Amino acid sequence: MARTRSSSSILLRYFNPAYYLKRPTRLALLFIAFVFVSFIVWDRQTLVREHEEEILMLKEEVEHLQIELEELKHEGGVSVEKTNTRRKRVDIAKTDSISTDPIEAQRREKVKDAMLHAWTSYEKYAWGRDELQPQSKNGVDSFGGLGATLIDSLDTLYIMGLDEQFQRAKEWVENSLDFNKSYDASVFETTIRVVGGLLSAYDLSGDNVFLEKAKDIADRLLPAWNTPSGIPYNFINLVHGNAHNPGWTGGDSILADSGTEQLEFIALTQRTGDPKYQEKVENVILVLNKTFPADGLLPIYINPHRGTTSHSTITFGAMGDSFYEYLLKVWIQGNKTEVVKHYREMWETSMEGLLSLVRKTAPSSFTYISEKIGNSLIDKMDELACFAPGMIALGSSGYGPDDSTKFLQLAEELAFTCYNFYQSTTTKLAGENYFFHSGQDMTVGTSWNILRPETVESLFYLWRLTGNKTYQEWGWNIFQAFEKNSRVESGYVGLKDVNTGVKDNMMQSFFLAETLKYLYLLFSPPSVISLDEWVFNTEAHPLKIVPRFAPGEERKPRIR
Ligand code: DMJ
Repeated sequence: MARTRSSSSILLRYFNPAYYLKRPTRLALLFIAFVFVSFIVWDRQTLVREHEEEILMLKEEVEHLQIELEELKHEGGVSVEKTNTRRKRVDIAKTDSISTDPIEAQRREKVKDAMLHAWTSYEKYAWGRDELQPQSKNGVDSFGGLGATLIDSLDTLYIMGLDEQFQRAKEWVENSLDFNKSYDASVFETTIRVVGGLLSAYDLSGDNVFLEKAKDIADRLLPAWNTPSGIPYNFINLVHGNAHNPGWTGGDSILADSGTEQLEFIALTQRTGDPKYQEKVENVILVLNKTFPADGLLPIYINPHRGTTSHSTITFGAMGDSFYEYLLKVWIQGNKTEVVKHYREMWETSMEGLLSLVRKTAPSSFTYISEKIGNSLIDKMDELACFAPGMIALGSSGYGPDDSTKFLQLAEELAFTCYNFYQSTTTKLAGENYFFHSGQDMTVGTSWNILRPETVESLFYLWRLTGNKTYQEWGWNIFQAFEKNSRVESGYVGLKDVNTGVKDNMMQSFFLAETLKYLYLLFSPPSVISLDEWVFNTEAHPLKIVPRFAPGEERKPRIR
């Protein structure tokens, strides 16, 4: 007992601080030992962490290679250069997991629910057809039977995480989509909806079937550019390749229809390595640039033989709109580099022209963009022109500080006017166009609403670029008005009159492609389809921005 007591008291004295105070050498040794042990533990933890990260990365790479291997096994003999074009799928769920405030999350879910309602109705009553007529519960082929709504919806489904629905749609594209139809298709509509929708689905999912189909339809459209000037005819037969312009234009091509294929066809060249798509569409801009007016405003009709414009309306609304949009967006798609500088220059010239069309209403001083015929300004603005605030905001950062502020302010003023197009009607949904009379501010002209996206598109850009939550509130109000007036048992319909609220019988494919997508993104974190990495085509299909090469430079696809 005595021995035990004495050995434990020996041990205990090492825990007594007084012991070390009397022995400084031992205290120093103890301190050194402590530092040494801490360093080893800390270093090992860092090593473990680093290895864990590395293992995760390797796992992802293995997964990716396995997918590639599976695809290679299943897809023998496709015409697209497979090894160079295969893409890694974009994991929206990962970016989306970044926490947002609960109201945003709740609103995002409501918009997703709206998409599900629209899509489920389409699946049930119009599967594979171009558009759903919700009241009569049937499908119609307004675009030649190319599955316009289905293709227009692919990326929206993907972004919203509606995976089963996306999968079913993909299977339809793979097994049932057939472009071999003797139909005179609109080059513009087919490009922005079908080529754009397929390319976007490809960029997001990495699935090669979408690229093959995009190539198939683009090849059928391509002869439309075989005109003496290179300005395309606006309609082409998908089987025979005969191209023409509609009689009501007097044989002319339409500005927006001829200058809104650049993003999609350049993207197709980048993804296939075949220069022919890019060459055709870029030539259009070179031709127009030869006679580009000092104010950058082009009339809506162009002669496809001479490549010159005729005396006709100048507008940022119907038939003019997306020509200006694509000047800016090709510059963004081209990484804002020297080879695409002329797009930005043309766009800036057009913005000077736009300033000359800007007027204010009386008495409330709403800012609007008028139209022009000859030297006369017409006090009218289409809802279609409400894409302009978003475009101007998007382009504003490319200016120096003063102009940047000036244009951003203009964008904000115009967005307020567009929001008022909605707020000023009984249903709180905008009419198709507005007229401005002194003393009366604005009155609705054509009073239908066909579920168009332009105003919410601009609200999306302005919210992303300014961070001002007011734009989310406005978007939410517009969404609620759609829910109240346009939601029916089997989908969503337009209104024949925004004041009486009488409904029509059509669910436009752009409601799923654009309106609901922009609303969803308005309530999602900015990292979901970041504007630094993606550029939206005019049908709201995001295309991935990839390195851009000068003509004659390396043209092999760079996407991996
Ligand atoms: C869409 O097809 C596109 O946004 C196009 O640029 C204009 N018209 C509709 C939507 O309103």
